[in-house]
Amino acid sequence: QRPDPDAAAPLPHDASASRRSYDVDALAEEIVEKLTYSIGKSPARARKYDWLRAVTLTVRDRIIDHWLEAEDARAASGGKQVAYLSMEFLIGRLLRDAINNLNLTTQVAEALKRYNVDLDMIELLEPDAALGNGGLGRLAACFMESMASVGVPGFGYGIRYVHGFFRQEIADGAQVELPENWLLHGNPWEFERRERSYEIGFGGKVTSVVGEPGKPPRQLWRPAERVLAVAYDTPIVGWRGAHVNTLRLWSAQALDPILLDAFNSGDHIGALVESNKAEAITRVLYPADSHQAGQELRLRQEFFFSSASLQDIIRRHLETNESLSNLHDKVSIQLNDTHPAVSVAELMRLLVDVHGMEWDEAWEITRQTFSYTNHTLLPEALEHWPIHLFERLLPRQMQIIYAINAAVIRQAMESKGFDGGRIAAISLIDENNGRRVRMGQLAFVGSHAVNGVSALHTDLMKETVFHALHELYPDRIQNKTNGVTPRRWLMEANPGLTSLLKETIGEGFLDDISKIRDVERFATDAGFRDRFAAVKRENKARLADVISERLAISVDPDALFDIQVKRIHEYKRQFLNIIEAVALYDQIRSQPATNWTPRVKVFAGKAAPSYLQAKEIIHLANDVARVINSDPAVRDLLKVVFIPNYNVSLAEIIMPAADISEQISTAGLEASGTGNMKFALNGALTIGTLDGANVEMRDHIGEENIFIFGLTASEVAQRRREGHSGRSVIEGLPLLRDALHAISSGVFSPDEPNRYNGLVGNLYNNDWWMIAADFQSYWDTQRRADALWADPAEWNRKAILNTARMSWFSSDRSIREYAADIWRTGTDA
Ligand code: AZC
Repeated sequence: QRPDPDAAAPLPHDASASRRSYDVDALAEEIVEKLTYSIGKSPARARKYDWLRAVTLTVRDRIIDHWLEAEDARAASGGKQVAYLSMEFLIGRLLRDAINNLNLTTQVAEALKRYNVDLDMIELLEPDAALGNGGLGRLAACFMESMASVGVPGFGYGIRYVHGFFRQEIADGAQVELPENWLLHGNPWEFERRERSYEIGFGGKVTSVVGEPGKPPRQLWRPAERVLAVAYDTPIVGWRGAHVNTLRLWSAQALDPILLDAFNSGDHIGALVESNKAEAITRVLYPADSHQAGQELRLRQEFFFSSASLQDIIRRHLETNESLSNLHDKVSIQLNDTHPAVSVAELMRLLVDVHGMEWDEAWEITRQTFSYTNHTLLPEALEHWPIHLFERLLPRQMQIIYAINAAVIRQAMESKGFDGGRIAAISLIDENNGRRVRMGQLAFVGSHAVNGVSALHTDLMKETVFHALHELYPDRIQNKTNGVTPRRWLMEANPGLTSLLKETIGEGFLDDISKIRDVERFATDAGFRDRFAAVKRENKARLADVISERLAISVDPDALFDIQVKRIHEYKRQFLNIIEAVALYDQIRSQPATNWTPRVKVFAGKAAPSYLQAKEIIHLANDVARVINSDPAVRDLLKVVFIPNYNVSLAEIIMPAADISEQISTAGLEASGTGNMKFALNGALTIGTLDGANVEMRDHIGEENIFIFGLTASEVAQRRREGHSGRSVIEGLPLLRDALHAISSGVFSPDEPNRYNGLVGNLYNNDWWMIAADFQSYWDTQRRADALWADPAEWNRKAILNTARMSWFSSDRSIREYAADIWRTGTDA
């Protein structure tokens, strides 16, 4: 560890002395002061981005006041803290969130108006911080906000990617990936902390050093390569500014920025090789969601941010504690999926090799400190690393994993009589596929608590991937159903509904979302229903504007908006939704006299660049959209749109504008879902399978207020065991058969009639995702939705009940459960 020459004796911080004012005059004055003295522009010459920066800096000062106070309070209390280790934080824009949480919205807007600057316009200039792929990364962002709101002192630890999740364009119907550049205009939210930097090693050798008599030899790792991890801190402010936590992201730098010898001898490129190699570690986010990337750089990223975070946690601990023997009383480290699972081995190395702790004590502390959240059961997403790669990159951690494995296996044999298959199932080493380290097993045995993210998912974890480990440690697995933050996903995304709720039930729900239930009694009030519907209509008009601006397609806000937005994946079954659109298109043309419900089907989402089937689905959605939207025979009864480049900011526009939320994954495959919660909170009716958190949503909302269809998880498993294939189903359903025939014969791809042969062929031959199996049930349920749409009063009554009954799915509730059951930290709200 590097000594900190600048460390000064801490002086008490008197926050009240420096607190910045919240009144409009002060804000207006300060914005211009920032413009002048921090940015160097006069108001007359300032451009839009200068105003954004000036406002951000002004708001940021107010957060800093709270931040410093929180730091002092934390240091003084010596209480337990949480470190949330996550490879991804899908944050989105921060300005509106910060202004809202500080209750500054009217004042800042007012202050800017004095200079003829519009706050809404300025907010839209902020780039999305897209340091994540999808659900897992967005959950981490909601959790950070909720920890700050309910008062769990904590740090988020992750990676400061220079390029976040790629920008998606659609060219001739197909996805094109372009680099994302969120740091282009600088990042006023972050503080570089050069004094918080750590060396991270890779490769090299391990040597045994003879220790004191009677003690085992110590192992010394001499890495061949070392890079520096430098901290960048972003304050995360909670509701009403009550708490501010820190998101600490690591950036990789070379120890020697340039090799001067090489440079001076004329090798100008070679002089920079090391620095390029180091910086490559944090250059770009892997765009793989739900399947393992598998490359060496990915393992480097994982170890890099794990080791930096652990070194930082240890250093902070030793600032106020004499030894590491009480580490688990002072910090709880949550592993967000297996991406940081190598931390288990690295903490053991730091405790034993670097800090001289006995193995058994170190193991006990390690297990008490860590807990692990699993986010998927998909076999292709479970991380495992070839032994030879692991050993070459992390030789000492490999030894430690072998030692842990030996101990676990010994315990399993002695205490539970495990043998053969069950030993193979719990082993940290997979002996079958060319010997690999299994990160799920490592995370599991290294943690005192392991959780799934919905009740169903947790049950399935016990029955499937972790079956044998669950037998060995029956108390370890628990459930923590996901949640979403109501500040971003209701108050900020849906100001219209928020004002209506405030007027109707008062402001209590802002502080305690469970009070939103008070609106339930207005579900039968015709006046309220109309106002609720009017808010929805406005939100739909706003989305219609976005669609018209970006795609030049006009959609009618009075049509039923049927929306599926999320990562594109076979198990999420966007294909099922597209087939239904095609079947509906057929029906509308062949029965023009029927009273069809006008529908707009909206899709958005990105496919992993190497996931060919997912890219074909995007292509198909766009092909189908082009043909249907330009066919006068459908007379605006059906429109299909694929909005490119789905991200957090677009989601904030989409979620409040949906009538129907599509949550139609093959049952047993979606661990939880969180988009499902955002939609329902904003008054959309869900059409969904009994998968992930949909099951619990049904229980809360009432089964008469949600459209459930399709096979259950156990029925899916059963069909698969029986060797289900789609052919006989398809042949018995003319509607489905004709739709598939249209797709595979080139009706939507006349330039390449065979384009979708493979996709359709899979349904006939295999139907692994049960698309054919669930089609009829899905179709019938959509028609039930049509029928309900014809009765607006009844539709709106159910929509209101959705909003009223979704409060349990707040991430505040999730965080309180983690704090009580896993972290054992307090909350103050
Ligand atoms: C997602 C799950 O697919 C989703 O169901 C869940 O809601 C979300 O995590 C948050 O728990 N998983 C991922 O995004 N990624 C991986 C690797 O699982």
